Amino acid sequence: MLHIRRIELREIRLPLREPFRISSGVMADRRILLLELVDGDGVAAWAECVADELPNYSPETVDTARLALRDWLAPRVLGRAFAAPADVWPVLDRDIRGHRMAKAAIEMGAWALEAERTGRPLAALLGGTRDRIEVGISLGIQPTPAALVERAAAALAQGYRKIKLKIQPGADVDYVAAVREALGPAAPLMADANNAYTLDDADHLRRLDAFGLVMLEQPLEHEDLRRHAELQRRLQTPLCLDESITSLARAQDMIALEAGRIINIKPGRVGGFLPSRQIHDLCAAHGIPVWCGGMLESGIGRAHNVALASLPGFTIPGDVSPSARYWDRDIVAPEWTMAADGTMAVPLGRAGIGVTVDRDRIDDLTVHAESLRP
Ligand code: NPG
Repeated sequence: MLHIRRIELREIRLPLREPFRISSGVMADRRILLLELVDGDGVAAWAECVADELPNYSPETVDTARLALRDWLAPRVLGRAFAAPADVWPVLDRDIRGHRMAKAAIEMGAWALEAERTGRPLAALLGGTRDRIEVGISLGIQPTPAALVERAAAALAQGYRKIKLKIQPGADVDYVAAVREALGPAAPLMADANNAYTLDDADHLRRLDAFGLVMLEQPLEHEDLRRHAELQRRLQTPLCLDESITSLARAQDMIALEAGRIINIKPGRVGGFLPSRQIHDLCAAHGIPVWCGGMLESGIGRAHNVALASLPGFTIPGDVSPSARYWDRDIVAPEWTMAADGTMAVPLGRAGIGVTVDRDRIDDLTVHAESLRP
C-alpha cells in the first residue's frame, strides 16, 4: 500500500542562465514549487509543480498552486492508503475543477514514491520501453533573425534532434526563413506560437508551409479547438496542440475535430502521469505522434519528464534539454546531460526518479517551506 504520511512543500528560486522569452512573456528567475512526499516508513520521493509565477501560459500560478495544494489537495491524500498510484488521480480530481498542475505535483509524486518504495525505476513503473530518449531544444524569441540563426546553428551542432523556434507576430516568417536558409532542408525545425495568432492570420501563417516545419505548435487561443481545426484545413504544416490539451477528453475532441495532428504532452498540464498515459494510449490507437513538452523544470521535474518520454508512443524528440541549458547548477546529481548524438539516457539502473536530490542546494535556494500533515 502507498501511504502518504506527510508532504514537505518548498518554494525555491532558481536563476535562469539567460531570460527565456515566449510570445506571452519573459522569465528570468524560475520560481519553483517542490514537493517531498514521505511515507510511514520514512521513504521519500520528490516532485515538482510546473506552474509559473504569472498566469500567461495557464491560469495556474505558483501561488494558486500552493493554495490549492495546501488547502484542498494535500488533505485528500495525507494519511490515506492507496492500493496503487493510479488510484490517486481520481481522488484529487473529484469535485475540484482545474488546478491540474497542483494535482499533478501530488499525483506524480505518488508514482515516484511508489517507484522508490518498491525499488523500481520510475520509467519502468510507468511502462517505459526505451533506455535512451531523443532530445529537442526550445529557443526563445530573439531580437533579430540573425541572433536566432546563431542559436539554432549552435543547437544543431550540439546534436539536438528537434529545434523549436518560438514565434510571435512580427517575429515569425522572416525568422523561420532565415533559420531554414542557414541550416538547410534537413534540419528538424518546428515553430511554437503560444496562442499569439487568430484565424484572421491564416494566410500569413500559410507562408510557413514553405519551410517544411515538423509542426506548428499552438498558434491560436488556448481553449479553442474549432478554429484550430479550421486553420489545420488551410495549412499543410501539421498543427500540434499544447495549451489546448488539458485532459483526455480534450485530446479526444482534437482528434474528432481534426484540430491537430500531434500532441505535446506535459504531465503537469494534464494533471499527472495517469492522464498522460491515457492521452498517450489514445494517440497511439489513432496514429497521433506525441512528444514530451517542458516547462523550464529543474532536474526533479526533468526526471519525471524523462521517465514519461520513455513510453513507446513518444516518437518525436521532447523538450527535455540537459540541465546546463538552463541552470548554472541544477538541484540534482548527476545533472541531466545529452550525448553528442542528441539522446539522453533514461536512468533505468536506479530506483525512483533516478537522480539524487541535492538537499543542501535546495536549502540554500528555499524562500518558503511548510510541512503538510493530516
Ligand atoms: O525546455 O523546458 C523547456 C522549455 C520548453 O519552450 C518550452 N516551454 O510553451 O512549451 C512552452 C514553453 C514554456 C516554458 C511555457 C515555460 C511556459 C513556461
